[in-house]
Amino acid sequence: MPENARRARKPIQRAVVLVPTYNERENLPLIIERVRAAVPWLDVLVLDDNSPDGTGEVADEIAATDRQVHVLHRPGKQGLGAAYLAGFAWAAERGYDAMIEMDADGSHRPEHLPAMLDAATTADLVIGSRWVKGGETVNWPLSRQLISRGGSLYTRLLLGVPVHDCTAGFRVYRATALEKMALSDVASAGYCFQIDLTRRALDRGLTVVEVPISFVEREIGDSKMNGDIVREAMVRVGQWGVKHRAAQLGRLLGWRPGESWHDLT
Ligand SMILES: Nc1nc2c(ncn2[C@@H]2O[C@H](COP(=O)(O)OP(=O)(O)OP(=O)(O)O)[C@@H](O)[C@H]2O)c(=O)[nH]1
Ligand SMILES: [Mg+2]
Repeated sequence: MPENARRARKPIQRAVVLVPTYNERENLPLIIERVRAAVPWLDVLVLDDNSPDGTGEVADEIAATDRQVHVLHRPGKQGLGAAYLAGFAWAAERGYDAMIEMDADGSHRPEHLPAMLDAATTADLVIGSRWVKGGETVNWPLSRQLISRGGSLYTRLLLGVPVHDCTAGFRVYRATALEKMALSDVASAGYCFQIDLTRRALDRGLTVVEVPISFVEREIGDSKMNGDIVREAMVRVGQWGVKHRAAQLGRLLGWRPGESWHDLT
């Protein structure tokens, strides 16, 4: 990332933390309390996919006592990507300057938010990263670490993206960045959603910065990670990679002269 890309942006005055939930009734009150304590001016929007365990009702109870907490009830489990797209649209309609992605399960420590918001003063997208210097995982099984590191390596190799934690789900997006990313055709559901948005940001010449975080394995509730999510990511990244490398080769051979997208950042 050329340093000149990190120029000062408009200050972020209104931001909302988007928290997707599916069966997180015990985690949700704890995480909202920590967000509110860490950065009191941030609003929170819970994106609940009609969780069978009643997370949506728990969210409503919190929203009834805290005007900065909002809830979007969705009809059923449609994946993380769909929930975030609905959250981005909700926040854009209400004029927020920045949208923050954060899991409900405690893996993303709200205490990192001040550093991430600070980085966003000179960036379009800030990624809370496990795999840069200073980043770490706590109590995360080796198998999960290998999937995560392997997924990022696979993505870097195929797409040539200069990001170390491509599947990271703790992020600050400037609203202006999301506007440029043509999100209407995003179809990715699982981790792949994060990779998809990373490549779109880079493709539009946006400034993407990684901030080290400590990622903590969830202590309560069950993971929604499964083989389908990993397969979706492998197949889609494979397809994008073939297109990306073919376009590069085309340019090299003079078929489509022009800059490669990742030279634009
Ligand atoms: N609204 C909505 N939220 C979801 C869905 N799937 C997962 N989530 C939420 O997204 C966040 C991340 O999901 P996790 O189950 O923790 O998955 P993960 O963090 O990728 O995997 P682990 O590391 O095993 O926890 C949590 O807050 C989930 O409740 C979904 O289909 N809809
Ligand atoms: Mg998790």
